[in-house]
Amino acid sequence: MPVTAYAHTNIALVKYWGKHTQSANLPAVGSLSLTLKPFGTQTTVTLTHQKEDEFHLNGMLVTAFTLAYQKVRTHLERIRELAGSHQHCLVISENNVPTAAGLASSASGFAALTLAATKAYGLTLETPELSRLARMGSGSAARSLYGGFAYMPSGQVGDEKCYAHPIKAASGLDVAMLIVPCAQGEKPISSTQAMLHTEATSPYYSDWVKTHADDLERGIKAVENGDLSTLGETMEHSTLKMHASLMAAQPGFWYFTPHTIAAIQSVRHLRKEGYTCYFTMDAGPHVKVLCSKADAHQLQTLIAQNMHTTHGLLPTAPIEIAEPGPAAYILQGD
Ligand code: 2P0
Repeated sequence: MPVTAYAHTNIALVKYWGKHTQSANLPAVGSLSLTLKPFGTQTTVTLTHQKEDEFHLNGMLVTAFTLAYQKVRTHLERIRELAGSHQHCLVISENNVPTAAGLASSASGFAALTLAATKAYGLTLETPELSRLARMGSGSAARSLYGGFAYMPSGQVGDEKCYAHPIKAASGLDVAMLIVPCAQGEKPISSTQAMLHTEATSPYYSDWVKTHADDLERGIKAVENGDLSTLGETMEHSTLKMHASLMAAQPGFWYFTPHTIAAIQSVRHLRKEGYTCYFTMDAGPHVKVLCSKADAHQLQTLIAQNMHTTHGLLPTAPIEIAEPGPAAYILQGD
């Protein structure tokens, strides 16, 4: 019986960057995120009698020697071990994430895969256990099991129970997230590679870890208190610290493009003009802007206008508006 699950993507407001242990994929620092609609991944898992797992992504067969296939198969092995099964399966995934917007699909991808595959293999797991499993596939995926704001603690060695938790936001906190595309094409270095390189070679990495807990606490309190300004300021600080640690690696590396700088400066300019808007970036060049829901449409126009008038640059694709999204769910096969 095929099982289909849907998980929305999420953006970290206070960033996960660095691993405590690579084998169990335990994060070195905690993180705070916002799950977003309409973007996400739909995944159908069907048990088969084939000798190997088969994985299709966006209508294309993913061949066995690719990293994407290996990561999916390793994840399926974890789930089979829990279920006591040796049966292989067919995985069909569709990302509803505009490629031009450069939103990470591993968060929604591993969350949807975890939910669909555990059900298909006959397991009935509570959300924390699903989140823990998803984390082993991809750290950010642990948070996509939850809707709205979520908190992921850092992991300690031996702490394989590290999973994400939902956070109840104050009722007045009505936010949106604008996605400002700032480059075309594939990014030159993956998030996992960039984070491991930072950890291994950046003299700023230890300070990143040391100073992170305060940001996380401030961010979570801001969500609970409905304090968008403090949340936004904390988010910008976490973003810039993360990117500074990567720049100080050996060799140093950055994702910023001229469009990235133009977008960031436009956000800061519009803030001075009285708009409540704050930027963040993940391991890529694109800028995401946290703002109040009421301002989202106006800022969609103003950011592009300001980038153009001040820097002579436009976003590389239309600015998208995302809103807080729901928890991952089963679409078919429950
Ligand atoms: C985050 N990122 O908190 C941070 C901010 C990118 C920058 O989680 O190695 O694909 O699979 O655990 O989750 C992206 O890294 O890394 C990420 P793995 P993942 O969203």
